[in-house]
Amino acid sequence: MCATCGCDSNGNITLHEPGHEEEHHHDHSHSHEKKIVEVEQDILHQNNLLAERNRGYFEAKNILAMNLVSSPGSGKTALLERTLTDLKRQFDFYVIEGDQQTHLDADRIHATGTRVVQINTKKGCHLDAHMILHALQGMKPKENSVLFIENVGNLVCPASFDLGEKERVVIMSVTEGEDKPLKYPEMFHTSTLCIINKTDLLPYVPFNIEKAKEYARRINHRLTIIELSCLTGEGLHQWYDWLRARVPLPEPA
Ligand SMILES: Nc1nc2c(ncn2[C@@H]2O[C@H](COP(=O)(O)OP(=O)(O)O)[C@@H](O)[C@H]2O)c(=O)[nH]1
Ligand SMILES: [Mg+2]
Repeated sequence: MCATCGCDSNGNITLHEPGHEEEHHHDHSHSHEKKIVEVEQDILHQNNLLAERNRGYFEAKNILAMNLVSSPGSGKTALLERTLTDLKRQFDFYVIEGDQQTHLDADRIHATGTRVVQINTKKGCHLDAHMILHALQGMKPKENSVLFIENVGNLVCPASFDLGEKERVVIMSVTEGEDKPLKYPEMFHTSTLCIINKTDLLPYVPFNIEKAKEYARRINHRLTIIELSCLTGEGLHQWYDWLRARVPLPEPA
């Protein structure tokens, strides 16, 4: 259950208990639904205001902020480990790690020599703009740097929460099935880049990569799609090129 966004809305589960009047049941669920929508709208409005504040901060300091979203285990941290290690001489990187519990991912990032802050959301299933604001106050990233935000592994709630990022990168892996863009359209609709990871496993899993790309583009025709393997490094250069094209150059002195 999510304690912050109300995604575990029991009001959306229709219980058909014998002996209950259909009319009464309908009225009850309808009013409950209305209440949930109002609460959600209020939370999202507050979040959007803070996200704009974060965006202003990033723009003022010329920081490229990226929000990495995926289901658990798609390879968000693996992609960061590779990227931070391979490009650390070229860029100033910072990482905010989001997880419900543990600092395991933060430890992996720390091992690359990158400045990292871990946010534990406890029962929350996503990061929000307020959490990022707090993390930034402690982290104080330099001007002209790159900030990766690894969101909580979940293809649903993080889609609704703008963090003030410039780019949203959705990662899917070939072990998840090609239907994910159709099942979780909001996440693919709001992303700018889709990475299909673990291509080294393609010979062993029934994953139709052309279908996956077609589904992703059906949801969002502007989506850039990159296929890669964090394990073998195949395709990583395309991700690095995409990144280099977006990293802000310092203002001339
Ligand atoms: N075969 C294969 N495994 C990978 C690849 N990328 C990540 N993994 C593995 O997938 C698991 C989950 O990766 P992780 O980065 O923790 O996923 P996250 O939960 O999205 O951060 C780990 O066991 C990784 O070693 C890849 O390209 N190929
Ligand atoms: Mg991770």
